[in-house]
Amino acid sequence: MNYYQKEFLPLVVYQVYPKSFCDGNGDGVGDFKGFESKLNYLKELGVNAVWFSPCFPSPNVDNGYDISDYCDIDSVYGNLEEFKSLIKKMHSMGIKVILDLVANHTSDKHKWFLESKKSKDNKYSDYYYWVDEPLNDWPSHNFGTSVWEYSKERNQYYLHSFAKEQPDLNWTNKEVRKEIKEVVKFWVNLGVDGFRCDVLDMISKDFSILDDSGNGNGPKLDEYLNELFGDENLKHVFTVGECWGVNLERYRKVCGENSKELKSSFSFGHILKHIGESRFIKKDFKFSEFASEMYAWVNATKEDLLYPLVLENHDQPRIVSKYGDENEYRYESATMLATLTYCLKGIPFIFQGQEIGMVNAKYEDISFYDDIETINYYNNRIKTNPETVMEECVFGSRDNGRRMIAWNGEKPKKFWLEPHNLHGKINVENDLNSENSIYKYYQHLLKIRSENQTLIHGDFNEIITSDGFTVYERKDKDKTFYIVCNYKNKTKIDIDLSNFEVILSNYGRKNLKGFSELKPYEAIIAVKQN
Ligand code: TEU
Repeated sequence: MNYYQKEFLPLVVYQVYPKSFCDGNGDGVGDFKGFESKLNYLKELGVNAVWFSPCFPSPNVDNGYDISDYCDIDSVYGNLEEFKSLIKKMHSMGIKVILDLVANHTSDKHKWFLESKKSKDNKYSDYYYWVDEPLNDWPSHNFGTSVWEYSKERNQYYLHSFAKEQPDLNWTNKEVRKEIKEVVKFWVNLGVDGFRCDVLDMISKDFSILDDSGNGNGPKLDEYLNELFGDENLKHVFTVGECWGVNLERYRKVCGENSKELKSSFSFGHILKHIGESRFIKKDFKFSEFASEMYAWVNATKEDLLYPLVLENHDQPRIVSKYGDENEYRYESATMLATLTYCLKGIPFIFQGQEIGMVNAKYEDISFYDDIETINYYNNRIKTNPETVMEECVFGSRDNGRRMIAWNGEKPKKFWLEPHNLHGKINVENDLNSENSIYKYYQHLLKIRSENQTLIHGDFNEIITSDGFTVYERKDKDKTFYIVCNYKNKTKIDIDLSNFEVILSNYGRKNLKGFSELKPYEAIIAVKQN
């Protein structure tokens, strides 16, 4: 087992979207006071690291992904002193702290940009990409329009890969690279254990490529990442890139043990199998394609790399709504998807609310949405497809992951985003009191994982995968685990598991005597000693 896998595979990361996790002071926005009150809830779930989506000062055009000060805490969440004590408290509970590093762009209200746009010859003039004429026709991600925005002050255009209020930093400028490195050092010195790195491969671009594939994974990416994270004293800092341009082929170079670039990077292919040309448009989904894509990544990374195991995040709709059953089999499908994913070899990432099986909210009016991407999509789409546009927003909106966590059935009087329409039904209190608690299943699953090295470090082998079900094993010299996961229909199964013991079942199965048929969304973890 190499250094990387030994050090980082035992992580179980929980993603907190600070605005929507827990409102401790009743102002209608989540905060660290609220978060702290839920630390035991997370500890008991089996989590040992928390990734906070951006919690820095921000005008919130893109909910914190437009940062106006990298080295402070937004006053809506608390302050820096409180955050320092929070880090201490989390460490005392054995929970690591991972921050979101948004290094590709800042807010247009960041001091650097405010100065930069003033003139062509001040200290910050070249902190951003300024050009006399647009260099290409790249469309901005998520927001539709051109990436080039005219600014009267400089009589020039600046680049924004996302909203126009999110200008891209010019990474070809050494001073910019130094600044971001200082940001990393600042947080590491405060005790932060890692970073989730927002669209990090976009820091190197190739403007000569006419389509926007040039906006990422550019020629200098390896150099910049080495410079940012390659120092020996950052060896223990965990990093996970959101690098859409880093495919399996590039993974070893960027995330290999000796690369000093990143420790790992998300791959999202398996959770996008249900969408067509955009996240708002549905496509037929095959269970086998979902499982097979994850298996391909596990196989390619199993020796010495780290594969983040992910089902949801703040940009994605809820997994039960995508691949499960929101109604009759919500418990079964939520737990089956978790079993399939989190028994694989890799690092589990759990997005807030996933552990109680939250589903997409159903609001038929755009006024119930806040996300800039959804609003832009709606405003464009309504012109051509007024009949389907709302259905598409319900299906694909990033707000599906951003509605507040319902800790109990009481709807708050005030919240920055309309709470979930099922707040009264799908909430933590109800889940914990239910005979079929999804939280308790997750807790059990993570406990089994943490107590069995085989499930963390053992080999992976796919046994069988079809459109109806899949079986794989995790194995080392001590134990063999079989993970059996069924999709939506009952399935006859012909696998001899008579000498295996059931250690987890989402149908309360105690043993495998006479086992020949799987129920809808059934999941079984079975084990034998070797
Ligand atoms: O997301 C990157 C991003 O643009 C994704 O939304 C991606 O393009 C899309 O999912 C492809 O289907 C990150 C953050 O996670 C997101 O919240 C921010 O809006 C964005 O960067 C800008 O910072």
